[in-house]
Amino acid sequence: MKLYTYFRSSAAFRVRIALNLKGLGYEPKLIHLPKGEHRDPSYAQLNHQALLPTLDDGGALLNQSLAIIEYLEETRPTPALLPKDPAGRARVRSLALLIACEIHPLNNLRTLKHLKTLGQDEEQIKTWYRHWIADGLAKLEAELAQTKGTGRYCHGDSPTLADCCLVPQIFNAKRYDSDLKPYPTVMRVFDACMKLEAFDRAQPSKQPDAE
Ligand SMILES: N[C@@H](CCC(=O)N[C@@H](CS)C(=O)NCC(=O)O)C(=O)O
Repeated sequence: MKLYTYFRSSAAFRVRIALNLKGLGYEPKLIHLPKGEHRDPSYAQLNHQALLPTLDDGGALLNQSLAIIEYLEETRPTPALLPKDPAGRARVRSLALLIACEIHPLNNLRTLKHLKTLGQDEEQIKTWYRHWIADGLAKLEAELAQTKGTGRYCHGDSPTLADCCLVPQIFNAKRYDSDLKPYPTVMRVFDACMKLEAFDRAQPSKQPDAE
């Protein structure tokens, strides 16, 4: 398998974690986002959405991190990243979507660049970024606090799709100096995840293109 990735891409980070958790090796294909390599026609042929990540599984080209992780779950079911019961699966997907749909799109590269073209300065852009982190993490904290003490991770005692999304989002929040004290349950789960080799090895500073 080949994974088109950039060390700071949180969507690629989610897939790196899932691949590591499932014990799947892959060849990293490095795409430099700030240089705009994802908009190069050669990459656009692989991914018409011009976004990272893309997974090439023996010629099958897959994009959108959650769709990729669900594909991995269907093709390599063990260890499972979704619980067995339908209600549990729905909860894990809901937590993952809270991060991937309600926080991440408001803070990704093209959104921040557009704010700049609309005349916002660095400080205003950082304020925007932290606002959406705080809004989303407060909701995540409320969700996770419901099950406080009943599981080490987002849902139970083994990592799931939700944890694959939570950890990269916290790396982003730290990068923008967000205040994380109001989210003790989220941070407890983050700390538990980072003790696992699969999460640790996927982090930005451990990637071959880390700057
Ligand atoms: N929903 C997509 C998000 C993909 C995405 O926004 N990727 C970012 C990197 S984390 C990207 O390629 N950004 C390029 C840009 O914003 O121009 C997924 O989960 O894969």
